[in-house]
Order: sequence, then structure tokens, then C-alpha cells
Amino acid sequence: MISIALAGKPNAGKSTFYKAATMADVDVANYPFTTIDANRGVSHVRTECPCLERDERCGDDNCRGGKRYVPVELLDVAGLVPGAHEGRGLGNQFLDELTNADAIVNVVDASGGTNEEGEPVEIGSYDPVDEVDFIEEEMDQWLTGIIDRNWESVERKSRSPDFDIDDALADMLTGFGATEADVAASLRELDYPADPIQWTDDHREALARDVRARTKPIILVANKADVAPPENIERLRETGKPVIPATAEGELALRQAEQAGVVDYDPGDDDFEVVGDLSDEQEAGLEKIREVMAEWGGTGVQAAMNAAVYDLLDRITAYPVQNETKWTDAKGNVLPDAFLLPRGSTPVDLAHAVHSDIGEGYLHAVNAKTNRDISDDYELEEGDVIKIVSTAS
Ligand SMILES: Nc1nc2c(ncn2[C@@H]2O[C@H](COP(=O)(O)OP(=O)(O)OP(=O)(O)O)[C@@H](O)[C@H]2O)c(=O)[nH]1
Ligand SMILES: [Mg+2]
Repeated sequence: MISIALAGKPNAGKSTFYKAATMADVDVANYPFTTIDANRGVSHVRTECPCLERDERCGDDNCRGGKRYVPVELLDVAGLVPGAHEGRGLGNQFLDELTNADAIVNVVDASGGTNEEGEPVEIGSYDPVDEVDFIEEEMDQWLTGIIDRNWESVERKSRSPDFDIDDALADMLTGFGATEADVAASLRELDYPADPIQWTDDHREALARDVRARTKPIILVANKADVAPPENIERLRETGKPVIPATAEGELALRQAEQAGVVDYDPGDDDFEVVGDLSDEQEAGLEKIREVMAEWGGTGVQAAMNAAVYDLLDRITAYPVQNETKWTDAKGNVLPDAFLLPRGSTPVDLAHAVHSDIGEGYLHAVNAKTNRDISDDYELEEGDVIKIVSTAS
């Protein structure tokens, strides 16, 4: 499963985002380091279900009237302060938790109402652009440290006659989520001595920065948009990084109200409808959220999950089925599974994602929307429904 990690300075709203996005029960409070141990849970990205092209909707938990929710892992970790890579705050322990993440959602307090240590200050008095820079810097320095600590082993390997620097670095960095292709691409970008013994700290740091950017891409959530001065969000946008304005607190309130049966709202909707009885106070709170949603096109929480997976990681959703006419599995469930594959994936890749045996035994595939055979090098598109024919199925 794709893994997305929430990172950011303390008190920015990471756990509120996590709670809203997973509906798990975690601590949220207005002081730094509320979260100590990482929370790991299941959230979803939202897409259009292929069933919209048919007469009937799927009618299960994953598809709410054609709004398809595909599971991804979400990780909420302790806040990060400047110097974390040297152990400040809850530093290293938290950074190590990011090892398995495919992408990072940096939850920024766009209101400027907390300083770099996460302590409450007057709204607008801290510049949120500063936390964008230091979070990235901490991640880069953390990886630099990992490479430094492992360099001796690269030097040792370099004495062997069949030494290959790409292989040696890939070995070291796979644990960090880097593939051989990532390492090779980074090395192509950099100038470096052939002999690892000649590498300086600067060479290792340059490698760390490039590999980090490739393997842990970052998207910014401009959280607390409900109280943020609009110019702060503008300034965050000027960094050139993808920015999603959000109110994690608003999303949490809506999901809780939806569970209580008082509003009709599906995560990612740009508005909601009140369907139950509310106190005047509750009603006023929800109307405030409605105004923020109108301004930004929703609460931003679902939008951030989607941007991380579909934009940053460039995934598409493919739906394997056994029956290409009914779009069902062997048990008759309609569109039971959805896989988030890298753009450019082929039917063979989908077969491997379903099961390694199905991949090994792959024979051919049928596009269930057109009922035609597709070639082995066909590039899957968002929403494709595919029957795989394999010796293993
Ligand atoms: N106004 C506003 N406040 C928010 C929003 N999201 C979170 N908060 C508040 O921000 C404070 C910190 O929220 P948490 O979710 O605990 O923050 P965190 O980033 O997990 O903090 P640490 O675990 O200490 O690193 C709490 O008082 C939240 O209620 C939001 O969208 N708007
Ligand atoms: Mg927290």
C-alpha cells in the first residue's frame, strides 16, 4: 500500500489532519509534542468509480454513489524542530519513522500562530515560509547523516575489483525507499570522484539532497486556513511548491457530524447539507466551515491526500476483475479492488500488483470497458477495468 507521512513542526495540526483523514482516535492539543509515538492508519484517496459508466453503482463501502475511496497508509509522527537531525526535540526517532514513506505531506500552520518550536504566538506573527525551509533541511541533513555513517562500508567495497558505485549506493539506500533507478538518476545529476575515498562531505550532502527529493517528495498543506491571513497562503504559494489550503479541524468536525447523522457529507465534497437537529452553536460552527470551504473548494484534507498520490506520485487507479462483462470477482463483488499504480504501468504490472503468481503466469489482458484484448505494453489509464488472464487464476 502507498504510504503517506504527515510531517511538520509541532502544533501545526498533523494529528488533527490524521484524525480527520482516518477517523482514528488520537490526541490533539494546543501545545508542542502532543504526539510522541507515531500513529499509523488507513486513509483514502478519492476518485471517480468506473461504475459511473454503468447503470448501477457498486453499493459497497469503497464507493459512495460513484465516489470511489481507495485505501492508502497514513502516518502521523512527532513534530520536527530545527536541529531535529541532531536529536533536538523528538528528532531522530521521528525522522526514522519516515523511512517507509512514499511522499511527505508537510502540514504548515499557515495562520502564523505558532513559532518554530510550535509554541502558540499571536496569529500572523510567525512566517510559515520559514517552516517550509527548515523541515526540508532537516530531512536532507538526516539523510546526509545516514550516508555519512555508512560511507566506510562503501569505501571497503570499493577495494573489490568488481566494485560498482551505483550498486553500492543502491544497496545502502534501498532501506530509505530509493530504487536502483533513483540512485542512478541522482548520480547522473552530480559530479563526483570515481573513488569513494575521495568523496568529501559536500559530495555526500549533494547526493543526500538529490535522493531525498526524488524518494520523499513534499507537498505543503497550508493548515488553519480558517484563521490564516490570506497573504500567508499567497506567500506559501510563492515558494513554487504545491500548496493545498486546508482546515483539518473543519474536516474533523464534518466527519464527526456525518457519523452522528446530522450532516450529509462525503470527504472531498466542496459543500455539505445539514440533515439533522443542531444547536445554534453547532449550526454557527458548521456555517463558518462552509464559508472556508466555499473559499478553497472544500476543507483541503481529501484534496491533499489526492494531490500527494495522484499528482506528486503520479499514480493512476486500475481495477482488476475476473468477469469482464459483469466487472466482478469470483464471488460476484462488483469492482472489488482498486490499485494505485505508477503512470506508465502495463497490464503485466497490474498482474504483479494483484499477486506475484498472477504476474508470473500472465498470459494476456482484456479491457473490460471495450471488451477488447490489450497489448502487453498498453499503458494503463485512470479508471481502467482490466481482466487478467493468467495460468495462476
Ligand atoms: N484554527 C484551526 N486550528 C487547528 C486546525 N487544525 C488543528 N488545529 C489546532 O491546532 C492545535 C494542534 O493540533 P495537533 O493536531 O495536535 O497538532 P500536531 O501537529 O499533531 O502537534 P504535535 O503532535 O504536538 O506535533 C490544536 O489545538 C488543534 O485544535 C485548523 O484547521 N484550524
Ligand atoms: Mg500530533
